[in-house]
Amino acid sequence: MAAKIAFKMKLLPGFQEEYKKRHDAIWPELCALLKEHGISDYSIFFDEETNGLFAVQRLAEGSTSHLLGQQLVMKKWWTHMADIMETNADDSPVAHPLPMMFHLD
Ligand code: RM4
Repeated sequence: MAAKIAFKMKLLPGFQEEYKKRHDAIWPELCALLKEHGISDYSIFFDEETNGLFAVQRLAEGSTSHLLGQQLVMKKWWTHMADIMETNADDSPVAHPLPMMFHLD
């Protein structure tokens, strides 16, 4: 079933502008890859108080977004972003899933 999911990541302090700048210049091949894996309507919001990044995505039925980390373009993007985000040892961002508590269509 198609679904809408949310998760949070964390920006290192002082990098709000840089994070926005890099996403304004997001690689077209990364956007294509995300879409190929069933992701659309993807937004990331910034919480100034906590440096939290709140991400929301729509996942198509049968989405393979869980396999994105095996893709070279995704890995390169994570490395490109690793100096300004809280990351795991493989440069992927530390991400915490957020359960949905309410939805109005
Ligand atoms: C984020 C982070 C996420 C990626 C987006 C496009 O900063 O790297 O994993 O999905 O960029």
